[in-house]
Amino acid sequence: MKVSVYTHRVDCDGICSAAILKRYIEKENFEGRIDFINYDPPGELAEIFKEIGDLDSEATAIIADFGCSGGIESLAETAFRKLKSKGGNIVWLDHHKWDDGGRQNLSRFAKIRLSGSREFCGAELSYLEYMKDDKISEALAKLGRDADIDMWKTDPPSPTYALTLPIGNIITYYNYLGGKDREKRRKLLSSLVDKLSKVSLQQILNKDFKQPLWDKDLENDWEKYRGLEVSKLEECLSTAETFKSGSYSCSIGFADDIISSSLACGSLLTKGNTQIAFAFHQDGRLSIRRDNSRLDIKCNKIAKLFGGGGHEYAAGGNLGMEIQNTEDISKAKELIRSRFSTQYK
Ligand SMILES: [Mn+2]
Repeated sequence: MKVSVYTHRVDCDGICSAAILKRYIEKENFEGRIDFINYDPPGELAEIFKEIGDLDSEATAIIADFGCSGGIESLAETAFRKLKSKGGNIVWLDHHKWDDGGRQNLSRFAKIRLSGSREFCGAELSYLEYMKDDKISEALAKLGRDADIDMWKTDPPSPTYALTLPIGNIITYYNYLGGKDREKRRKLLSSLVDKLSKVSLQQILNKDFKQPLWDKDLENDWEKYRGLEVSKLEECLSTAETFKSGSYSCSIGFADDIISSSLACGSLLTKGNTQIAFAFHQDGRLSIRRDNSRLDIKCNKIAKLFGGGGHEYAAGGNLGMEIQNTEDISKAKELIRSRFSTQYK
């Protein structure tokens, strides 16, 4: 049997899912390939689903930790129908919110196992489906769960925190380095999956930063990531602007993709001593956060001005423009300022 794996490429849960599935392929002596999936860059999803449809008759495609929403269903349906008619198999394991009807429709061609978003994470579903007797996979599943679900709600942080943070950083860095080059991204992320799949149980349980997981290369890459994060955050803050409208004080900054929206907005609020932060990214994405002193501010309502939505405390929209140079940065700032000020005065 040939197994083609596609897991969510942006976080620790998706990468741990891949590591568990790699252990499965090796245990069964299958021919296998690990690849990754996400909603961007444009066109890549269509390419991936076309590949799945083109797999041969002995193939099993496994998708893990990735949701079916927003137009994916029709891409998947075409691909799955084609592969299934040749005799291939499809398995989809996920815990995101799916569009209504998607599961029922695609179940005609694929085995679909879904769970509530906090019931099981992608890595746990992969472990339960394929590697239930494997202690290392169990530990990898725990690592995925901690990063996706548990880390954020425990104080002190979850037991594997010491590993989830640097691994999460490395994943961000490799996606960033790969950029729009899918194969480059795949190779970088696969190297991390390889190391995770060879990890020892003790290493995960003891949060050990040592071989085969945490080698010199990872240590160097982590250092480079942190250096880049610091310098890009400085750049964001040094070119940020503040303005007032009515009873609102706001900060606006351009955030490089390497910095998370939360970090950018949090730093903008602190540095500007403001109540609302707008951080915009190269592709036009806009993130909006409020200061905790102003719980009356609804970020999701503000996000509607930019065709978006989200939570009251954190939301996002889109500026409808790409940021290529300093002129674009000024234009974007002006757009945010004027659209906000017209509505909130
Ligand atoms: Mn997940």
